[in-house]
Amino acid sequence: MGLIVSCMPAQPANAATTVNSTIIVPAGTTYDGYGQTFVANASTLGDGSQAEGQKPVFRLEAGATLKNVILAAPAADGVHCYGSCNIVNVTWSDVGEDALTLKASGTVNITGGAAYKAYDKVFQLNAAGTINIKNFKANDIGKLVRQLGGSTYKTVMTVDNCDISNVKDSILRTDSTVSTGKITNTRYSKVPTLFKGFASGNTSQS
Ligand code: ADA
Ligand code: CA
Ligand code: CA
Ligand code: CA
Repeated sequence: MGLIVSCMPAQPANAATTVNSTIIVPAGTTYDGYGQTFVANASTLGDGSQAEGQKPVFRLEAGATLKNVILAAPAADGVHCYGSCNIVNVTWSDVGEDALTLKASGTVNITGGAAYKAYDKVFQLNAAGTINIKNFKANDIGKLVRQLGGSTYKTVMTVDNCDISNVKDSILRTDSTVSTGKITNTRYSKVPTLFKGFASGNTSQS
């Protein structure tokens, strides 16, 4: 009589990982999620509503890279970048309060990935710097990028080869007269305004 060995995994490969306290990605290092889905513990990080003050699921120190991650609901306050960061193939299937915030000056490079269901903002710039968004898809969002309301420092926003649909407000928005926005090679559907709040001459689209 043969022996039947059962080796059911503890959880299916596609189950989401619940994050109870913010995952910190140290300066200059890479965190590869290998396609895993992550959700916030709503009681410790935040429920992903529009309430301010929620904690991020990932905190990237300067020069860190986050790749191959899916953030699902609740996504709390998403990703915080303390200085430059690289975001590669990261998908927010249901953005929380917002998807990613630049918390200290630097350059954010977003390459690949997508953001869905952002009631208000996707990318929030709370410090001077640059955000380059390339090969990204966004659908059902308020704004793709918003420089912190009322701030006057300079930000540089670029969008290239993206696919953007069902936007309530605008793609790029600032209140700063020195910030710039550039959109190239991008497809839109139901986008009321590309740029909001920029000084004349500070935007381009081709
Ligand atoms: C809003 C709010 C800011 C900050 C920001 C954010 O703009 O007014 O104080 O909380 O959201 O970083 O989400
Ligand atoms: Ca906010
Ligand atoms: Ca959402
Ligand atoms: Ca936020």
